[in-house]
Amino acid sequence: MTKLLGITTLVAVFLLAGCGKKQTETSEETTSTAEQPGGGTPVDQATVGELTGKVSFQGPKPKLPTIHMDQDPVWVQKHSAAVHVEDGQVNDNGTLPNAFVYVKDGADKYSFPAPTSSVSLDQDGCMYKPHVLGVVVGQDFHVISSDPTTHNIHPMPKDNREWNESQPPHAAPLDKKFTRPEVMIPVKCNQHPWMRAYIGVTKNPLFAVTGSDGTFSIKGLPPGDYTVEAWTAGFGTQEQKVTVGPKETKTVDFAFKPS
Ligand SMILES: [Cu+2]
Repeated sequence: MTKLLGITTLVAVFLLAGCGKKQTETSEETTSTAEQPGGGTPVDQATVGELTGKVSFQGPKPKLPTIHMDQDPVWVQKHSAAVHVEDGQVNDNGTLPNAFVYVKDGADKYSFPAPTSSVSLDQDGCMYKPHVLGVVVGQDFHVISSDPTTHNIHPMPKDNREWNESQPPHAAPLDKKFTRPEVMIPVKCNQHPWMRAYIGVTKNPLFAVTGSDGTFSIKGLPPGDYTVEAWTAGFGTQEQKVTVGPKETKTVDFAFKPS
């Protein structure tokens, strides 16, 4: 006699026995060798233009698996409704959230000042927030936690240095930098296997991430010919060429299809 298991919605059932176990493997800082962006012509702010657009999806809205983590007390405490996998999400208006749109080529002859602001990745309800973010080479990057549980942050780069560090509740932020451009670096948590984020490390601040309306705006483009790429976790990437004149606002729309 076999008994059918009533598993209706799940990515997988992960046992949480290891939650709280420290898995620090490396803690090498990558600050000293950071390449600063730039090295070219300073941007004349009087001539910069803007790139705007929308990332749409042509197809039925995919039914995404539910992340089902009732065994985790932090999860139960912070989520009263079902939470779906974020990769492959489509907004109600037929656009894509979490598309990383960036100037892939054409801006290298300009130098951009290193951003003085920092970028943070939070862990909240055993989810990474935001799911997709951008940071410039050499810019300060902080990992913080809003959860009363231990997380393990593990970026998996190809071109940057890999690290893998635990962060117990109330621990200080992990302060990091990335030394090389890389789109995208997936991030996982070794404690909570469903947690996933993506970091786009760029040479310049010419990037944006789409939100719940699927639009983006990239300001501060010097006049020039550019290749713009839209990256998505669920539907691949697309490129377009665009020429931006002095003080011009150009629209570049992307349309993705079911993969
Ligand atoms: Cu975690």
